[in-house]
Amino acid sequence: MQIEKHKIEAHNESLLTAHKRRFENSTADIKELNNVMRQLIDFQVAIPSWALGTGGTRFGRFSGGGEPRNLEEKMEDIGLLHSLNQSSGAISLHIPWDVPRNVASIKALAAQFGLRFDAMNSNTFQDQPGQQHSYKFGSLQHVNKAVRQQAVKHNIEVIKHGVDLGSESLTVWLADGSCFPGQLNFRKAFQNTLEGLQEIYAALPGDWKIFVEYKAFEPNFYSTTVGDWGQSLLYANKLGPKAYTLVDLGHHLPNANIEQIVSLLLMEKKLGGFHFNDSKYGDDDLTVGSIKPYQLFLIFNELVEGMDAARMNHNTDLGWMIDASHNVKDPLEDLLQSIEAIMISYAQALIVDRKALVAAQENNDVAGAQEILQDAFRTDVRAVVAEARLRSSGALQPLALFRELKVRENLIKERGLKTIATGL
Ligand code: LRH
Ligand code: MN
Repeated sequence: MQIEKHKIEAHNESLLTAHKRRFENSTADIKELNNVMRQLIDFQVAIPSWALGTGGTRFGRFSGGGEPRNLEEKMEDIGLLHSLNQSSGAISLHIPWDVPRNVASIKALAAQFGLRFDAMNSNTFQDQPGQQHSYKFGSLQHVNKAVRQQAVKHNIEVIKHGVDLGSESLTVWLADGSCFPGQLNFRKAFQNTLEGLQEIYAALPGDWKIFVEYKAFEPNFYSTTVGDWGQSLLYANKLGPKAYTLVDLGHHLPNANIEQIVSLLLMEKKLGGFHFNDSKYGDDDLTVGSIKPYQLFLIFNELVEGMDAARMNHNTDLGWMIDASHNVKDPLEDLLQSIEAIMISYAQALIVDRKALVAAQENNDVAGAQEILQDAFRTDVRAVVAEARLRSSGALQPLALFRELKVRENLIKERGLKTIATGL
């Protein structure tokens, strides 16, 4: 299903007067408004190809129907999201869940929907039918060289798919680790993993990047072989200039200060990108900003401060991706809400009075510094984000229009109630 431009224009027309009033009110005190608008319009977040169905949890799965049956329908759904918010102009593929069978037609579809291919994701955490060696005891860390070589070979195949599509980066997340004390020699596991990553690194095309995604735990784990930002940075530093760390917000131990981690990885020029989501306890992959919106703002505050200090291009110099899975929400509604939360936190970080904040910090004016930050966080920037969509021919209220046009009902008519999307 695609949404015709005239339906978006009609929607915007019906909301324009109220929007313009809200926009005037909320921008009265915003300095450098044109720069803020420019940054918001340029900012694009990649949608994961594995988060367009209702994966549920290990205990149960409750599909809402109309799920995409193949990569083409997944790109159609992401194209629909992008037509509504003009901020989802990229897709991140997971191999082998979404192998591009016909590269030419997939690239044509991407061009039609205004999508580019962001980071490719390899998968050595599941055994595929007919696979020679099992990843039961890990992949790149495995004590058996044949298993390690199989994992290296898979990652190089994923790079090839990416080159065909015009992607320029590979994300490696390893479910490698151990379930019990004594099961694993941590040093050998690290060295085997590094050796494997070095072979993958050597296969990267000149302008490509590799993102080493860390994760503290999954249920049943005693240790993970890329367990935290320190270990990921160790790998990235040992691999070379094309290797970076990837921060998935859900991959931290409770109460980790993620904004401080982000600030230091940026300082080291080793922050490659993000998997945005939110969580209450573990790797819950919940809607971005649904549980800890202040933390998300604080992370964007460090990102804007650090990227400006390093004169980085906000939109292109880091990998911006969502990594979510859906249980009780409609996957597309969930993704629309996640993009909205990201744009709101980014906009609030862009309006922080940086000069005043530096002055407060230099004078140890602790309360003053908090007031400056929370003034931005407590500023309602929703009309500013909506205006950026309006200027990009998107919808003023994407979720409302999604519902008004009965998109899910139409997808169920088109695809049926029982279709299951690959991925999470
Ligand atoms: C692991 C992870 C990783 C993906 C997977 C789908 O939890 O965050 O980024 O490979 O989710
Ligand atoms: Mn992730």
